[in-house]
Amino acid sequence: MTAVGDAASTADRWGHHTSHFGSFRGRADGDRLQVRPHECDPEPYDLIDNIASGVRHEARVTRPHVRRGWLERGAQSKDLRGRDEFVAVDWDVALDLLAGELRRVYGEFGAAGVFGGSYGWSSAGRFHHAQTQVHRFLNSLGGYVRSVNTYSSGASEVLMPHVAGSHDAVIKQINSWEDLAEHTELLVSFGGVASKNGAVNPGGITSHVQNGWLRKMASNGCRFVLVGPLRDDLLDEIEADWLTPLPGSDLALMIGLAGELVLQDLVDRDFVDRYCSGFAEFEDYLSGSTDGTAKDARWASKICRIEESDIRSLAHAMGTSATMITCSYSLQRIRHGEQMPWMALILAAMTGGIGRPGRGYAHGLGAMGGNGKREAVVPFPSFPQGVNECSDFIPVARIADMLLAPGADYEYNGEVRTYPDVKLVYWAGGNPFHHHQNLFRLQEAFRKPDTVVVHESAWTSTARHADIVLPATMSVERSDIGAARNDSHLMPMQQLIAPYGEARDDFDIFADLAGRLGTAATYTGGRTSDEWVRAMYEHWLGRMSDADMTAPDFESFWQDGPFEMVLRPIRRTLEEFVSDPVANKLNTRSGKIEIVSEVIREFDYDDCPPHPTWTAPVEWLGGRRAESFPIHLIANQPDGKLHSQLDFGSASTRHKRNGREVVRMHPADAAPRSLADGDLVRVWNDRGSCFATVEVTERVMRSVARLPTGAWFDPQVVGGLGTVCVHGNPNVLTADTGTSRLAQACTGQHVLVEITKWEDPVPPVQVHRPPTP
Ligand SMILES: Nc1nc2c(c(=O)[nH]1)N[C@H]1C(S)=C(S)[C@@H](COP(=O)(O)OP(=O)(O)OC[C@H]3O[C@@H](n4cnc5c(=O)[nH]c(N)nc54)[C@H](O)[C@@H]3O)O[C@H]1N2
Ligand SMILES: Nc1nc2c(c(=O)[nH]1)N[C@H]1C(S)=C(S)[C@@H](COP(=O)(O)OP(=O)(O)OC[C@H]3O[C@@H](n4cnc5c(=O)[nH]c(N)nc54)[C@H](O)[C@@H]3O)O[C@H]1N2
Ligand SMILES: [Mo]
Repeated sequence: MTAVGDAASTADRWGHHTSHFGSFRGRADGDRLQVRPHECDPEPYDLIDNIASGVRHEARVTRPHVRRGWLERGAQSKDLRGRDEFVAVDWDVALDLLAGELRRVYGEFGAAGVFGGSYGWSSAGRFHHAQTQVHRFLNSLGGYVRSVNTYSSGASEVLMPHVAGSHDAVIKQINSWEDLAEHTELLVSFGGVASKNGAVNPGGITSHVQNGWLRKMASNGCRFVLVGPLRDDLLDEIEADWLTPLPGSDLALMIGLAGELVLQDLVDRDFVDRYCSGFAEFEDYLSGSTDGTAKDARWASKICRIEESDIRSLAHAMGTSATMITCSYSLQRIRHGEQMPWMALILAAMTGGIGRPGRGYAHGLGAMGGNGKREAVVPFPSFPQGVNECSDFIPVARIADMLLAPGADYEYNGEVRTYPDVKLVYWAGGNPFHHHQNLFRLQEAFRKPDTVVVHESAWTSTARHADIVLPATMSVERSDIGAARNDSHLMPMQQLIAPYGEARDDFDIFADLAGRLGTAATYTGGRTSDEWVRAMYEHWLGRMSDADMTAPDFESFWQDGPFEMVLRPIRRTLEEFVSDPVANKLNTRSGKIEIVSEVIREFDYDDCPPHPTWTAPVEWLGGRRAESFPIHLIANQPDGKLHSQLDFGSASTRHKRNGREVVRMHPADAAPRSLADGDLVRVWNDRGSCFATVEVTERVMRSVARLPTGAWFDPQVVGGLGTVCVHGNPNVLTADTGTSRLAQACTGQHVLVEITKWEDPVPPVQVHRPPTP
């Protein structure tokens, strides 16, 4: 395959490429990469600028590195992990050392001694997907302890199969934008449909259409209700009623709305009888006949602090117009997070909208730019991972618990499980020191295993907590194919620039390791990476032809650029079930939507009752903890980047001020703290502190602050405080607690804090500079 950047003859050709945050064209001018939005994208985002400005940044990893203590004393030095220095070594030295350690660990402990969950977004590209590569490699050696579910919607992923038959049914197979634009009269959006989140889609997003569809809905007369703490969660130009319940109290608001639907006689009783199980019991909870408290607007108002009359009129509107209810993933990244998406589903069922034009339930509409888009009839294949011979797993967000307490029991989805005793942690394509909660606790956890291996393109905090760091290429430094199940195009990802320093593709690194360990044939399947990319395309061509569709041969595709996929017709959430609930019964115990789950009742969890039930979370303004920490911090997705990726890039740094992440708060909260826009502040609670620059704005509700995720964790000692993150990573503040014993999912979106002005000197952010000179 030609590398666009390589040949002089193609120097002024703009190659095609894509990323999780947009398609683009790029070309190299010497060692400089230029990118411009792809002509297929009607509304590109500036996140692609991070690639051009990041690809030659000093934060990149140039050479293989080994932590000095590990090199000299092996596992005995593990306490130094994260604070030791690194020694640059040759590839052969690094790979020999690593192959020896893998041989030792597999020999002594087997696959159960290796954690290869390697959660993370990696890069777009169906072949060079780091997580798939590491799984295939570890499978060639006998397998690994894996992780299940995601940080994104881990609570829903476990809950929804019990109550809606599958998770995909309410999160992937949701109403298409075309349907919403034509039929929806009222969009009630818990957590918003944020434009910033529509920037990204796993696997690639050729065209950004979310904002366009929202505008179309508005111009067709749809009314919008934004329920959430930040006005930015819905496009500014869309007029909306903005309701601001206390964060974490949406469940009470939803239950109050359900109570009002009953009181106002607006429940679609035919729908709940025919398609749902357990409504009678739930209605008793709403009326208060089970616990003596009626769940109506007045009750909800006291908890969530929304006017009673607003709750009543919203219930009325939901019961009398074509209403689509959305619930962002963020609502379930809190203690008892299973309850909100479940209750939103029940509300949609009570209005009788599910499966009907423009109505029903779309969990996470707007959370990713691909949600609501139609899917390809013939999706592009993934690179096969092989078979994992090890059956052990953890729910993904229990990583620190696992490392800190091997052998301990925990509960998960009806099972009592035991944490494995992991000796080696292997990460490629993820950044746990960005994504996990309570990072100081994670540091302790990362000092437990004998060895930590990380493949990274940049010196992330995770790389800094490893023993062996192997430099990986960025996607623009190799050739691949971009495809997502719901993307409009198949995109050639042409190599645009030579690899940085000694960086290598994950595939080539693993192929060399597999060679040393005797599994090269299994791992490579006898192909080079270019041969694999072509083979995957040709496999897809075969499937296309089976479906009587044509597509160009590989050469033409590579030459001509994006291929427009044939898409499925529009769909509606659970429409097959609604059209025939007997033939297409759901895969739940009752075969119906479960308002009450008997399976969950049998689990007998005090933190996950058999139907949505208001229980106050710990991290919220209505409880005791708020007396010490009176600000509710929303730690949501960042605007200028995808998670922590390319945090040093120009689009990301545009959103920082004075080099630190920005925490936004309301003037009424800033004034009593004597805080002015641009001040340096300490954001803190009993788990830790970080520094940030404050921005004062009325676009955040009172008593709430917003500090997005993604600033690389930069722990430094600051006089009087001990070790703090000087950069503004909110995960030094968040609790490392599961949602409940059901899903054990991430609760990182919500945390109570105090924010105070800081006038003493604070060290500058160091983490974007390499740890070794
Ligand atoms: N407090 C709080 N925490 C959260 C959340 C929250 O709402 N609040 N949200 C959570 C959510 S939803 C998610 S999905 C997670 C995301 O967490 P992650 O997915 O871990 O975040 P990324 O920054 O995307 O990490 C991907 C890493 O892969 C590296 N990488 C990219 N391409 C390649 C490659 O080709 N090879 C190799 N070897 N490496 C590569 C990048 O440099 C980057 O460091 O964060 C979670 N954390
Ligand atoms: N630009 C950009 N886009 C992204 C990502 C990124 O890193 N960058 N990450 C992607 C990923 S991996 C995922 S999983 C999705 C996540 O999708 P979401 O989870 O939906 O995204 P968030 O930005 O974390 O949260 C959305 C909004 O929910 C609101 N919210 C938080 N708590 C509450 C609450 O208790 N009640 C109400 N009513 N509202 C609340 C917040 O104001 C927040 O801005 O985003 C994706 N999109
Ligand atoms: Mo996510």
